[in-house]
Parts: sequence; C-alpha cells; structure tokens
Amino acid sequence: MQKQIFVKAEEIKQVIPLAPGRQLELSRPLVMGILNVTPDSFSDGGRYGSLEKAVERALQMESEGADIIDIGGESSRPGSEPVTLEKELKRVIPVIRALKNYTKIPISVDTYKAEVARQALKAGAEIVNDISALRFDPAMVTLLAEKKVPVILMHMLGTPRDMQEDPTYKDCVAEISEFFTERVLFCAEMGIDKSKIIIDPGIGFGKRLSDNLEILSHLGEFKKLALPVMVGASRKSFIGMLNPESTSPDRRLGGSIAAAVAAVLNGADIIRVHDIAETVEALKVIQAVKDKP
Ligand code: PT1
Repeated sequence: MQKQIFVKAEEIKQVIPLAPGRQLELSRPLVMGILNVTPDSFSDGGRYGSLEKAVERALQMESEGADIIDIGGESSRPGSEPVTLEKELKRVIPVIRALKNYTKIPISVDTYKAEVARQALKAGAEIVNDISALRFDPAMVTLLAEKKVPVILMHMLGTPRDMQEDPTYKDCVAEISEFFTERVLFCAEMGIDKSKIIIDPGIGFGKRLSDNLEILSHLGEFKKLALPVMVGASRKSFIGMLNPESTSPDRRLGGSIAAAVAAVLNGADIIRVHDIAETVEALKVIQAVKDKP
C-alpha cells in the first residue's frame, strides 16, 4: 500500500528553539507551571516565601508534568502596584539560580523589565514572558534581539494598576489580533526572528467577562498569525464571576480546568496554570479524544 504523504495542517510539528540542541516540541499542548515569588501573590500569597520552598514547589510542578516553569516577582493581578527593580531582582534571581541546579525543564521569567530579564537569562532562564509585549521597557527588545531567546508577547489594555477600570473594545479579538500584527512587525524590524515569538491574548488584562469568553472561544483568530498561542486563565476572576461560590482564587479549580480544556480545544499551544496535576490529567483525556482514529 502506498505510504500516506499528506498530513493535516495541525500535525505539522512546530517547535520553540531554546539553546543549541534544546527545544520545546508543540506536538501536544504544553503546560507552564506558575511560580509566584511575590509575598502578595494572588493565590499562593506568602506560602513560598523562602528559596527552598520555591524550588520545592517548582520541582513538584515538574514531577506533576509541567513542561515549563514561569517565575515572576511582580504581581500583575488587577489593581496591583509595581515593585522596584531591586526588589524584583532579589525575589527572582536566587530562585532561578537555585532551581537551575535541579530541573531539566526550561524556566521562563515573567517580567517586563529588561534588567530582570538580562540577569534571569544569565542565571539560567531560557524564555522571557513579557506581559507588556516589549512596550514598558525600551531596552527589552534590544536584549531579546541580542540573546535570541523565545519571548511571550502578551496583550494588555493599560497597566495592571488601572487595566480593569473601564476596558472597552468594539471587537476585542480583532483589536488584539491587530496589536499582535503590529508587535510582530516591530520585532522583525528590531531583529527578533518570528520563530522566537509566542503570543498570548492576556486573559484578565483589561478585559470584561464577555471579552475573556470571546477570546477563549475565538483563539483560532490568533492562530492565523502562524505563531504558537499561549493562554493563562488559571484561577482568574472571570471564573469567579461565572461561579459566585468561587470567591477566592484557590476555589476556582473546576473552572480553571474547564478554561484550560476550552483553550486547548480551540487551539492553545501552551497553557499557564497553577494546578499542574489536575490540568495534565484533564489534557490526557482531551488528547485521547482528539487522537482517536
Ligand atoms: C498571563 C499571565 C501572565 N497572567 C502571561 N503572563 C498573570 N503570558 C501573570 C484576575 O482577573 O495570562 N499570560 N503573567 C497573572 N495576572 C492576572 C490577571 C491574575 C488577572 C489574575 C487576574 O483575577
């Protein structure tokens, strides 16, 4: 019998290149585990204060099936205030340096500050996750062009402090798509290759409930840019709006799993989550349904 040479578009393997000889394969949705190293974090607040506890939590997430660990030292939940460069460095860099001795999976640094990113990459981080999509610190684009590491460009309206004050869109999916198109052109002009870019519509970042739902149900629009798409919906307040009993972020597990599943079914390549074991368990079922001949 003749060998089948045609493959479905979605079966063409995309990869995210890391250091020479290292890469992330996007043949299945990847799970990014959230490691907040802020004393005021929106859901792990204070529980992982010490260096040892932060490393322990990261290794637990790895053992539960996380593909990437995302480390952040400044909260970006609605209403949160920026922290100083010194504070952010003090929180983030020692954890990356320590964790690097124990983990094989790539570490991303959740920062919009170029100096934090620079020191994080030196300490062993391999991906930069910038919620401002390179808009808040003009030095970020030059750093990334020089270091040639993958970057996550996230969409946000306003700043974490004011983003939920009165966000409005005429067509949020179209406007976010236009934003990515502009950002990708900017990156190209500044010497960042398209192969290094991941886009993220920024659930909860200057979005109403209806915008978040519109984004989750129309992720295919972002896929048209032919870049990996990341989604972070875990424990966010829109889940609480749909379930009034889910008042606190740590009571939003069911809703978070549902949002992750919806994102993956609609084309997300990477999902950023707190609850690794439960998410990985759900995604195995989704994958089995998808792979069924
Ligand atoms: C995200 C994300 C992030 N989210 C990327 N990085 C946070 N790339 C931090 C709420 O409404 O989605 N993508 N870094 C966390 N930010 C929020 C925002 C937390 C909104 C909570 C809410 O509750």
